[in-house]
Amino acid sequence: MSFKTYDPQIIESKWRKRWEENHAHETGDALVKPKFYCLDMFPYPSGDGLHVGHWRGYVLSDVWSRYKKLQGFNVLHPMGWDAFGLPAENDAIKKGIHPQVSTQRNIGNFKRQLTEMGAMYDWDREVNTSDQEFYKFTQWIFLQMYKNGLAYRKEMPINWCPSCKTGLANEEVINGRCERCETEITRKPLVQWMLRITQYADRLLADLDKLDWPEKVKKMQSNWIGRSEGAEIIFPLVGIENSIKVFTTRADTLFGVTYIVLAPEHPLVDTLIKPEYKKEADGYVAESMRKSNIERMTQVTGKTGVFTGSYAKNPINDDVIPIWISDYVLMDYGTGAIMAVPAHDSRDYEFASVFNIPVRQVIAANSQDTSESTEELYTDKGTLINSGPYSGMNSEQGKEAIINKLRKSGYAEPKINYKLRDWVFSRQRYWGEPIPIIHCKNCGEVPVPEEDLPVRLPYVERYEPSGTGESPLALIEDWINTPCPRCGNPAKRETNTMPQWAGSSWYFLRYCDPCNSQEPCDKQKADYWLPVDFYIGGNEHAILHLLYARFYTKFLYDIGAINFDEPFTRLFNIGMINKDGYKMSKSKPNCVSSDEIVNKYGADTLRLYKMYMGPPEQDSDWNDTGIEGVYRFLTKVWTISMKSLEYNPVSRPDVVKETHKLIKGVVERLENQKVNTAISLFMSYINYLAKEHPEGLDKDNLGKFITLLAPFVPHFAEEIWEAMGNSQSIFKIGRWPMYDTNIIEESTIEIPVQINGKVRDTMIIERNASKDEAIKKAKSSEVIKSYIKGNSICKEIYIPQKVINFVVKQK
Ligand code: ANZ
Ligand code: ZN
Repeated sequence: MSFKTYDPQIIESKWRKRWEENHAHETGDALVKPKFYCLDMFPYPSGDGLHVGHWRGYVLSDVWSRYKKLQGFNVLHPMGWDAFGLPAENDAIKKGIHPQVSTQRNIGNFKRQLTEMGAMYDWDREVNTSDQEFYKFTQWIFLQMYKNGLAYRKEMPINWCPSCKTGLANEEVINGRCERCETEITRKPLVQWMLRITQYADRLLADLDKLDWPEKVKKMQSNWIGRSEGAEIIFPLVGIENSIKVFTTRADTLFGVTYIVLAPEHPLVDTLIKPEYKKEADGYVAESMRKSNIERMTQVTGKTGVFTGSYAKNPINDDVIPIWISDYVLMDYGTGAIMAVPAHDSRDYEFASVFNIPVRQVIAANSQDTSESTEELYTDKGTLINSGPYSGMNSEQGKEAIINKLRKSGYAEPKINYKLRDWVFSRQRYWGEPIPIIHCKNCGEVPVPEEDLPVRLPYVERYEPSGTGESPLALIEDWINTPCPRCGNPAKRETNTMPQWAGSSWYFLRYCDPCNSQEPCDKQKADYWLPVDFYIGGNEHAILHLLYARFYTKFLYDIGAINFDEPFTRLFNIGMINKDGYKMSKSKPNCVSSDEIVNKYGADTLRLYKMYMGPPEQDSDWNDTGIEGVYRFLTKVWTISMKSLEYNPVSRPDVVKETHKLIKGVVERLENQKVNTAISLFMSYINYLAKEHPEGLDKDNLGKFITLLAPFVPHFAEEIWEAMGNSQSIFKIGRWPMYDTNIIEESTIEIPVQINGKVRDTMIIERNASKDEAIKKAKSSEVIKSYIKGNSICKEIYIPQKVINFVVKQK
């Protein structure tokens, strides 16, 4: 047999070609075999291509897919492109290349890189959110939402850059300034499409319990949904026939209210501002409109506000209290108005200190301390004081009693609020799915008939933002003008497009049936494949994408399109790759190009190194000597394998045992997401062999070892598998080896020998020794003999693998 040297370049291109020729990665739709759906968060195909940081998640998902395939599962491991949206459009504008052209080009490059990785993606199932066969159903889902009252239009203030003359996404606003030109942004009211995700708030929260997801992600989602139990309380106005409704979680502090605050956008603001305060108040309101909610909530430099000149009455005791305006109260939470209790709320306390408003303590830390009110901030729950008949109750009792009292007279109502807001679903941008609605003078909003889908995105030369706050599509006369589907009169298309999250909210469904022209996915196929068993991606998606996908899934479940209501059973968040202390990124000098590494060491080495470099959920540092080490290891495995095939040694019991131990260890570590430590096991196994059996492995053990290694280094494994005389791919005919615990366990064990229940000696016996053998051996011990000497044994007890006990009687 010729003793080849390890040449990754030759091996890897050989096997990639072979896989392609044999359609090795095609997924069978044999809907009877047990399935495993292993999914990567699909990438946005940027112009920069992949660097070694991106490889981590893709390799992990490929290792899992191949592992499951070797275990006999029917594995779905697809890939596609999150191609619509702002990043692609901005990139195109920057480079002056049409997004359609640049997206296509970038996809080509990504696909080449992913293929070179040796990943088993089934490219027959590739999806692309900007492909009209795909977005036809993104639009179809929107229409279903519209028909079910979940999509609606509303005037909403959006972030507006007066210099770029365009709306900006929240992510594009940095400290209140435009990310691109640093001009201060303003808020501009625009009619927007909204999705009523708030209708699903309770289910999105409750069903988190069903998910095998990192606790951190679940916590972030639940905070984002932000369920808050409290009450709405009505404060009648003094001298005006009207009232202010507030939302509070602390009705127990009602006697401590010393003022009311309205958000600057509150509809009563104009009514309440008295003429002498008007100038100052108007200026303040205008000023606040420029700030984003985030700024308003996190503002550190003191509270600001203005007095309206008006008063309200506290419904519990008829106290007359002043009404202020301040931007620490947000219009889009609760009722946009609060009852301020400076003694027990830190924001109110700060505000009251600035404006010299009285602080009235009504909660004491403990029941003894019912003394004089001090001007100190106390935000915990406690015992009510200075609260009339409610004094002496604890906070919980006080809340209930006060709400009940006011409820009878119609001044309060228990209320649950959510932080979650309806989803602003329209973008004034070109590169997205057109919203399938037609506006008609006679009929109003008319949904595009389903048989007319897709509403195609027209190809245009100019796709920059229009400057008027309208989508660039508004400039394309022959596209927007269309007859009304209902009455036939001239009408106009909706020109806003969907946000980049639209396609990714349901793409996992499409992979199961990517060519279906009738529906998003055949129900039987969806039943078989979904939900996704294992979903792998970065933690930047902890909220938005994962929440939107859950929302879409629940909606599709509700309309009977699918039979499951959570898309991703198990989620794994992959850590980042740092180099020289910074996150690796294309724009920084610390970027290591994966092409470069693949050219130098081969894809298998990079794959193995990625899995070896640290716990996959944690950030890890790229290290050049680390990859060298992994390459040397593979070379060593290669050499031992070649030797094994040349000498073909017989099977040895110690090797068999080591192999079984390895199988057990690798399975445990893979299942527990400790891939990096699985690789250490491979390394010790090889070290053991090099030391004890330099002649190598017998065929059976070599086959098992190579199979275990195959998910990590598929080209490498195929080559050795073939050299072993197999004519078909290891992933086709190979089977994940089983281990036998009896073989793994040591064949001898050490057990204590007791006399009258006291340990007198220990000895090593065969694990499966019979009682006679064990007793005989124990009696031969000099120590035991000396204890028994002259006495008689009246009972011999042997508890297999545990203990021997002699019951001895003195003569
Ligand atoms: C009186 C009070 C007294 C409050 C006290 C708190 C402590 P969560 O838990 O986040 O729901 N609030 C209500 N609406 C608001 C708005 N639109 N903008 C800013 N703050 C608002 O918070 C509920 C509490 O946040 C409410 O309870 C209200 O202040 C404030 F010792 O009412 B509280
Ligand atoms: Zn019409």
